[in-house]
Amino acid sequence: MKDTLQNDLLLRAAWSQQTERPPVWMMRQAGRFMKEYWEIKNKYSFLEMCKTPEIAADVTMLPVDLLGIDGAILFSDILVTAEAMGGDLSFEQGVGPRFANPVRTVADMERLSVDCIDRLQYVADAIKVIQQRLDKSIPLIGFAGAPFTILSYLVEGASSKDFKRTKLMLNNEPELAHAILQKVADVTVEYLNMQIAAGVNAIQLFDSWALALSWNDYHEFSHHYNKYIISKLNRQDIPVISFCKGSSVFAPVMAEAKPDVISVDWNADLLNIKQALPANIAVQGNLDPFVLYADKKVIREKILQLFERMRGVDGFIFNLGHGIMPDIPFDNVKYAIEVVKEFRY
Ligand code: 1CP
Repeated sequence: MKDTLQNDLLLRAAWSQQTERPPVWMMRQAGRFMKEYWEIKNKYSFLEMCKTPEIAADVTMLPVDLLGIDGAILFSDILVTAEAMGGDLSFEQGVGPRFANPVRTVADMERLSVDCIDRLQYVADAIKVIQQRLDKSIPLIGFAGAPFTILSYLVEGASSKDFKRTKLMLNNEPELAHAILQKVADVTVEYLNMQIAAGVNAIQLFDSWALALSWNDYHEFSHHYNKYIISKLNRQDIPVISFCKGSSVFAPVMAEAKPDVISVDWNADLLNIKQALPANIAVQGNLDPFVLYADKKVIREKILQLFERMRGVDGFIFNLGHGIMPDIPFDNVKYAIEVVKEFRY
């Protein structure tokens, strides 16, 4: 598939091959900072949008058509796997995700279904519609949440600042945490292989909240499962991008799971991280998303500063260190993408 895309910059960079300029996409590019997103969102609930392939495709295509990015990302959410396993999920305006039935006891864990891939068929359907719309122009990135990050939502029942209940479970009932993590990991393997079979060109595994963990806990409760998942993917020519906030600390451990790309937050010097990794692992990142609130002159300077630092490095995908915030001006995002696309090594 990758050979036939009109623009395969992102895939080439993911394979650590030379590119004329860094490819660009942005986490949360298909989202709330676009008025066109709200025009759709005002008509449907978030889960309706995810579960209706035509609508998921419309939203996926917004940043492709309006921003001209080098990679599309499936419009969905990391929590759909947990919903398929039995989580009573809702997204409330201004509150974020909620599980009405948090998973906190052995009985709760036993109720989680692993035989649930049929309930995610709408994602495979969406991928097929999106690929028709993309018409071999740019790659489509599929994704899933990593088990630790999913565990945190299942246990807390919502977003959390300190992950207190989750950490209490890791400390007091590690066997229970492991049983939940293993179930999530098994569903995630099946789910990502379904996305690959449906036609995605790359995969990103989001372990957004792994930064909450200590070094030892990261190995035991996060890395172990991410490595398991990556080892079981039908990768063929599909690069795997591993993301966690905390990658500036955990990158050498993440590399042991053998992803093709590690996505780096903005705390680290990207070149230092790259040079410490095995040569065949590319990096993605790592502009502080808050830069996109600044004046255009500053946006340009900070992007070019990063590019100067990464000059001569094969295996670099430009992205933010984390997702675009909903109130970042659209014009600034568009401008940042223009700066990247005009650049040549
Ligand atoms: O554009 C894209 O990136 C594609 C779609 C996408 C992705 C990749 C969405 C749409 N969500 C995600 C992943 C996701 N969801 C992550 C991992 C990425 C990250 O770290 O940011 C996480 C942690 C979630 C959980 C989630 N879903 C939150 C965060 C809450 C918290 O704990 O801070 C929220 C607010 C959602 C809802 C959601 N997902 C996506 C959108 C556009 C929205 C907003 C829905 C709305 O319009 O109300």
